[in-house]
Amino acid sequence: MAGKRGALIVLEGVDRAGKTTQCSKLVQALQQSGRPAEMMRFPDRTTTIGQLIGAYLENKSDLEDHTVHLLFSANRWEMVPLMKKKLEQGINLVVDRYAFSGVAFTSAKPGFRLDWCMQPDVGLPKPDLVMFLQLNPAEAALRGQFGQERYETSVFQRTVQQRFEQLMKDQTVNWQVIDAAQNIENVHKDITAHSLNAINKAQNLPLGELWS
Ligand code: NYM
Ligand code: MG
Repeated sequence: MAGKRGALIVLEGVDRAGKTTQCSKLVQALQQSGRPAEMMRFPDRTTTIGQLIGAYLENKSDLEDHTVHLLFSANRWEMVPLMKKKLEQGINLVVDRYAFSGVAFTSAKPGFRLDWCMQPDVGLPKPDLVMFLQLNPAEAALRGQFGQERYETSVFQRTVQQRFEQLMKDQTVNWQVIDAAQNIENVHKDITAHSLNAINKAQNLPLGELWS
């Protein structure tokens, strides 16, 4: 056991795809099978930078679009030392959103190119697995209304979905598409199977750098 690193596992998808629910279930299942696991989420609204982001998302403040993009990225970079430490200790990290949300959401705004949006996150710890919870807008609508936060409109989310599809063409990232329209337990089974596979493989590989 000693010396084996943990895997960095990311869940992505549009709002209401079930990411948070599935992250919790995965952490619980891994822990119950004797594998150390912890959940993280981005944005992490608890830090000083995260509080700026939180106020922006709740429409309590306005920030210039490039500026808030860089804050989202900085909010990931500030957690990197802790993430690396935990992975080195053999803890598997299950992360609710990462740089892919960062790029998909900002590049859904007019005037933002994908490559500009990716640049600040180049070199972040590279996930061993990124699962995209795929849910079409009609299915998502059945799950109820959007909340009151910024970006939570169906028009914007459709553009976000298209940006995710562009990002998923990148073969340097281990993307797995999960059918999030299934019931919670079946989605969980798919996610667990992919995660166990990634955890086994990661043990023998160094942690990579994203998009570099
Ligand atoms: N979001 C999330 C971004 O715009 N950029 C990012 O880098 C990240 C990580 O924040 N609508 C957006 C996506 C969501 C919102 O996320 C808050 P959550 O998971 O609802 O707390
Ligand atoms: Mg949300």
